[in-house]
Amino acid sequence: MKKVFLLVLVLVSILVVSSCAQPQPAEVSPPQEKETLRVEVNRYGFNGNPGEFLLEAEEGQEVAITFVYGDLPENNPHIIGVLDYDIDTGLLSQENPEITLRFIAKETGELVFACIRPQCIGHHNLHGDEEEEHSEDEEPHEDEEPHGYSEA
Ligand SMILES: [Cu+2]
Repeated sequence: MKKVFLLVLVLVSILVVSSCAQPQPAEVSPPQEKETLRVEVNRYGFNGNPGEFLLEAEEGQEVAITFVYGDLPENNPHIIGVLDYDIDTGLLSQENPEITLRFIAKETGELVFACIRPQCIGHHNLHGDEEEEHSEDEEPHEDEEPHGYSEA
């Protein structure tokens, strides 16, 4: 019986000592900038995936997303815009290879990021299909004027 009492005493004292004497784990993380989501943009898509880039967000949430130019060494500027928001990156290019967008999501749902610069190489890989339906421009064929025609 005495042994049991001693054992309990030892256990209790260990518990007490460990809970009191143990310094709180110092989780001192250096003051860092809030990590932002990084997305590479190149002619093959966002992070190599063709199509628009979707991001779940909740109403009121601060969205921070960094777009990284990925068409090096060539210059093939893109402009990444947010659907339904009046926000875009401006030219994402060799000169401005990293642009961060920060804004507050105005509703819960998917945010849609897409290139809004149609002139870029691989533009079709940087936005969704919806708007592309039958967008093949049927350029009116300019009727060539017959050479040698003259109003005599
Ligand atoms: Cu584009």
